Amino acid sequence: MNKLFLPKNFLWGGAVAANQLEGGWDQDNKGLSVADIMTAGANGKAREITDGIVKGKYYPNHEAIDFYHRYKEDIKLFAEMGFKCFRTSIAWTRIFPNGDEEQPNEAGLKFYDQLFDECHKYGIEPVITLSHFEMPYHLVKAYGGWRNRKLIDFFVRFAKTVFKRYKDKVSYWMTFNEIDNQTDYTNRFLMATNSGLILKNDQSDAESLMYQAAHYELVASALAVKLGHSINPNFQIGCMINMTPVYPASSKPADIFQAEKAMQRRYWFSDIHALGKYPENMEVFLKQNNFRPDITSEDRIVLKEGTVDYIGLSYYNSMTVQSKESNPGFHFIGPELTVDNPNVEKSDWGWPIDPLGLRYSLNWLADHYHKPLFIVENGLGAYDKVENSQQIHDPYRIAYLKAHIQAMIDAVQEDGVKVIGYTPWGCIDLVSAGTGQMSKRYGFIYVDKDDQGKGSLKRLKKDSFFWYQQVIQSNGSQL
Ligand code: P53
Repeated sequence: MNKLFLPKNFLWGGAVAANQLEGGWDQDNKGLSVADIMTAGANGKAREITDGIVKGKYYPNHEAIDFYHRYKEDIKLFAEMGFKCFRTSIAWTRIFPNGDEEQPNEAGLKFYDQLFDECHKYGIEPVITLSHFEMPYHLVKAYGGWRNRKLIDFFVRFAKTVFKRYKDKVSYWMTFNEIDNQTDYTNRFLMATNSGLILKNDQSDAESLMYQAAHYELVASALAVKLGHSINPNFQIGCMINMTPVYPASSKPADIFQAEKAMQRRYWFSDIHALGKYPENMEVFLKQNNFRPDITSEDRIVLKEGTVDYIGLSYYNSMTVQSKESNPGFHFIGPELTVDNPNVEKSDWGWPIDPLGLRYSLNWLADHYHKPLFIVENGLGAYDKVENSQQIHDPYRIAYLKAHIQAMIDAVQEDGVKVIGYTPWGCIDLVSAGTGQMSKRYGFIYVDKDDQGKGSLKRLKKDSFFWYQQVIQSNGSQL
């Protein structure tokens, strides 16, 4: 059999998000973002979302790993690993500190100029997310977050500003990070980070709020795609979904159908991004449940005209659901239907480890959307130990990444899926989004800092650093 290989220009790299590594939360006129009002949780303990900054509480994103002042040193290390690209986000609050200003903050724009120049110095292509869990907190307080249609204009102004400013420095863009996380509308963290919706304890309309907010985000995304292409026709603008394929717990027809309904409930976001319209199942669902988001006929035209160039996805794990007699309508009531999958191992944080699920996901996305795919997050959060003061042996991380890269290569070689790049998450240790911990580490580069915020911030190369260097150098043929 003829072996196909990954294309020569395959985008190997790593991924991060501004709020999780930059720090400098109040530097150079930066405004407060939703990430700045989240305390540190713990393994199994959610982060607290406070009403502004509360004195005496610890907010791990405020300093994070101080990339804001150390980016030169860090990019040099990425270059040493051979990165072809580097995915990060632009903190909206550096550009528009409150989100509703007319004029951008020049100091913030300058920072990203310098950052992108530093990448290009080493031939590293920036891959930029516009909104990665860090919207201006002022938009939450004064407008109620994305429940408000006005947010579309604010986001589009932000997108236009950075598209114009960086049109010759950035070609790869994504609009909203993991827009589908909010499918779990009972989760306070996911609703706040996706949409700036701060749920009350008895928020009975959370589900309809989510459908409204998500609709405005999808319209804003489509407008940004259109605008971006008019500013630079060579821009590649993608969506970004958290791809968590849903498996049935058994071969019982009801379980299989329940899994299918769960997939519909999670992936209508990417249907709209990629195909430009609401899928029929969703139109009926919204109508029958009286969710009635405000969808205008202009919106529908915009959605059609602003479809994405590629599908960006994160892949960490699969999930498994079981049907319930008490749920004859097969509604996807999120965590209530999720069951343990005894066929897969789990990480220390209880996340299933399922490399074949990545190949399955890539096939599913290729079959549905027929667009190039870009794996912009994948990885294992794990505890690391520094030995002999300098060494970090992380065979568990290498094993996880190796199996997932192999699954990706199988999808390309055996299934004909088009994948344009692979950027594992947290290529340098950073603040965990879900828990606010530092000890949940994903990096090839260790950062000396603990969950209380103590440490020298010194960078150390883990064993996986040298392993990934060889993966890139061999274009994936030496895993
Ligand atoms: P952490 C939930 C489920 C899957 C991915 O997550 C998620 C989340 C939110 O926690 O987030 C993505 O840090 C996200 C990154 C995040 C990464 O996965 O909780 O895009 O910002 O850090 C890993 O272990």
